Amino acid sequence: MKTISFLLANGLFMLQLHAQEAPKPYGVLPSERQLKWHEMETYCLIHYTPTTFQDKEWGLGDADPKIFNPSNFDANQIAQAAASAGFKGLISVAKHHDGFCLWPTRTTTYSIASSPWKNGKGDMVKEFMEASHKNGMAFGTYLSAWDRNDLRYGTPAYTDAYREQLTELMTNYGQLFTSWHDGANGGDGYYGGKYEKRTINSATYYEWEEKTWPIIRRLQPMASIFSDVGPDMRWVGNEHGFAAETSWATITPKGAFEGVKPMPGASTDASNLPTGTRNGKYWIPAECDVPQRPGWFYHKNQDSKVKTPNQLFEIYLKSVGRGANMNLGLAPMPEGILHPNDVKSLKYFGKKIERTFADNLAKGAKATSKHLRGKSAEFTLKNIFDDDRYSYYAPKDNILSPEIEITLDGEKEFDLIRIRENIKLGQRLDSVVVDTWNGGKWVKLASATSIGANRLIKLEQPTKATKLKVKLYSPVVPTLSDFALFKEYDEAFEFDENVSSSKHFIKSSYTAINTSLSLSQSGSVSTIKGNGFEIKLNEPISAFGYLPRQDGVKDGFVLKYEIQASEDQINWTTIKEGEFSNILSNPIEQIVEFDKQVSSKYLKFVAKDMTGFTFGELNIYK
Ligand code: FUL
Repeated sequence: MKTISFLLANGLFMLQLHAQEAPKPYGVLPSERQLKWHEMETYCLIHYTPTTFQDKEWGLGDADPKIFNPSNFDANQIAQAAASAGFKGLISVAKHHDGFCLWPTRTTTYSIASSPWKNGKGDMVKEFMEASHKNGMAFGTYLSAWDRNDLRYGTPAYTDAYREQLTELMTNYGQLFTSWHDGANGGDGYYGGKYEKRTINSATYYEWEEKTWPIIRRLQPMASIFSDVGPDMRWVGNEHGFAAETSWATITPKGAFEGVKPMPGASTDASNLPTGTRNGKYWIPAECDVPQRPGWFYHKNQDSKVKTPNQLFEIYLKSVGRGANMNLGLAPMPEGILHPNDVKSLKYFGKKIERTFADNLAKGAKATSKHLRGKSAEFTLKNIFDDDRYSYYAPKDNILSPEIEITLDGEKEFDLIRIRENIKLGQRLDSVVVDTWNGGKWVKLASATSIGANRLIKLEQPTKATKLKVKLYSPVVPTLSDFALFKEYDEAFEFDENVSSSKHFIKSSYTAINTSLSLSQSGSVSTIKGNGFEIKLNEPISAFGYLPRQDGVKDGFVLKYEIQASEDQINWTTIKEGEFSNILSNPIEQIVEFDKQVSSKYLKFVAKDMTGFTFGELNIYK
């Protein structure tokens, strides 16, 4: 008898033990470093180099270091503004494509040491680091692989110098949360006075995997590496700041390479960067980089185009709310601080986030389900209401589509639903459906795919409910860590600065006179046969605007241009020429401002360095 009851008790105990085992991980998993990165959610990227003083988006590398002389540089003003928006980190563009190093590097004289700022004794990377820490934020660096200044660019001597620069940054600036590597690389440059076009093979030239990434791993093991495709996070494929509605943290990169070769500019086919791949080979979540203004660098004529708190909130919902992180570009003015419009928008965005998420309307709710995993607290439904991203509810292993009924603590009005799964066990859920009880039956309220680290569902309008049903769909037992409800906080917002005091362009009308223009239109995209067009001006003008096609197709972009003026359509004088920097990644309207008003009769636009000539709009401005 004794033996039997012992066996029975032991058997039950074994059963119970068995029932309470944690679900097995599913697919590829995030690293410790990536988990920390997911938890950050938002941070900023600061572009401030001689390019700021040149009013350009990409410096050619030939700016005299003497122009880099801010009258009022204040890293703390910038960091404070970022912190007021709730950002958790700040990345300094330590070197952009112009090659100018913001710290006193040993590798080149083209640096802050050759500038008049602090008599060449300053170190802006250090000031940004200190300001970040002072304001409670983590710090990271961006080091452009493309260097349009360096004579050595294209030879092994340059990549040695690049790795030394990286070593300096990884060594002297405290603990870094990221090392950021953009993909733009190769083309025209100053290159030590050669003024030529140089191209490199970005897959092999830098020996990313063999020599370059190991520097970061050795010196900053917790710094997540960003490039087009990993190794830690991927580019989202656009600079609007939006991940795809369905965006998996996992991806099997497409492109010229078998599997993944994490490196900047590596993915020759960027088509799956916004979505990732369901059950992809690697855990490489998306990062949404987007400037606070149309461009990454400061331009006075964009003072009226600073994104408003509501625009930033939309970006937040479509980045952080889709399991990605939000990386907002800040652009200090030449004097060295952020414009009041930028500061105000950041502050109100921070307030909006804070107020929206302060009150979780699912707090105090009771959840029940037929589908439980034993009685252990480890898998209980209570876990979905706490603030721990990793405590979770799970049913038994064979239950792949459990249902949870949630009774709220009274009737609640909300328009945001937050759902998370415990990503330490992988991205498991295929989708989630939320129903609401209308008094008589369950009605579908919302649904979402690709849950992962964080999923925010924005309802079209606020809804009142007392009872909800959450239905999970997963190929393996799901591990739901969070179910929360919020109501978007909104208040009227206006910029203080009278924006009309900044340069504001007014459209002028024109007559196209070149009959060989042969313009064809399809939807919002127009195509010109040939490489340019002529127009007759009706009044003096001060700027020209080329809005590239906005349909997302990267074809027919004009990369360089020349603008000519004439009185008789026979003799033409060039009045402006240049490049449309970064137009492929960030296809905003390219405004070419003339040095003085143009009052000639005719104007000719010549498109150069192009793969055809498409456009969304061509404008001239008074
Ligand atoms: C891109 C660069 O070409 C832009 O100038 C900017 O720095 C952006 C963040 O990354 O690749």
